[in-house]
Amino acid sequence: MIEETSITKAIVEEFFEKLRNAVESDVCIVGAGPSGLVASRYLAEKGFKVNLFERKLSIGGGIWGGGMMFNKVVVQKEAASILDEAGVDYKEKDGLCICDSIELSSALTYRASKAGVKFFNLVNVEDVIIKSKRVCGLVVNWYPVDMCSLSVDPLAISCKAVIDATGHEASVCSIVAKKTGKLKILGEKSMWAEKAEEAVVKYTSEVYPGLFVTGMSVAAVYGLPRMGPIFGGMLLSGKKVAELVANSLK
Ligand code: 48H
Repeated sequence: MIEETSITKAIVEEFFEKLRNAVESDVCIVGAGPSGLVASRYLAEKGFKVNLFERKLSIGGGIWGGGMMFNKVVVQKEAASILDEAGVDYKEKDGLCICDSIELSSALTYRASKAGVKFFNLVNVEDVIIKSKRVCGLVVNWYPVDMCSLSVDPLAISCKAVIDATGHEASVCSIVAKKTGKLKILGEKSMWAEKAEEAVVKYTSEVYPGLFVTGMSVAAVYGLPRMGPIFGGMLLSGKKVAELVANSLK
């Protein structure tokens, strides 16, 4: 016999246990695109307690749409090991690896989840906690609250490091820039794929004490060119930020 109320209790109790455990964490990542997913997996595999907040219903950010909704993803060979580690199949052509965007998104999500990352989708990060000039947590609310412009106060999550993986928006860095005046957002520049792919990894860094930036947000913060639909830089940037955060929390 299946009791409707048992289903309800199972969902409510499990979710609240997950949320309760997430309130004090090691690392909070904002944005579940390619860079955030890769970073989350490597940090969780190193034993850190990792939360991943995504405002949309779906996990995967810009991966799903490939290029102009053609759902294939191109990754340069330098990042192929990340595809291999995630178990993603690809074809090699002209020095590029071509994979299916649905498989890539699903595989990165699955690997992160299996590594122990706690996912919170439909959750919008609307602010950070700053104490003694260091980012030490996030201020979160349900995204539908924001979409409906409801006056509902948010909740707070504490952590030792925050990663902005919010893509073109660089939304966490923009908040910190606006509220502290200590960080400048230079704005993403026009397309130059080769230069952009190299630069996005090079500039992946800690931009304010306790706040790290990865993926397309790096281009927004540092005024780098965009690369179009090639994703190796996003994956490598995610891996690099995981190393930077892990070293800083040692
Ligand atoms: C919660 C948020 C918030 C918030 C945003 O855009 P993404 O896929 O990010 P990246 O940087 O990992 O990958 C970028 C890539 O997809 C891309 O766009 C490329 C390579 N473009 C090149 C070009 O030239 O155009 O994912 C970011 C995610 C999204 O899912 C947002 O919904 C989410 O972050 N997000 N989640 N709270 N405040 N802001």
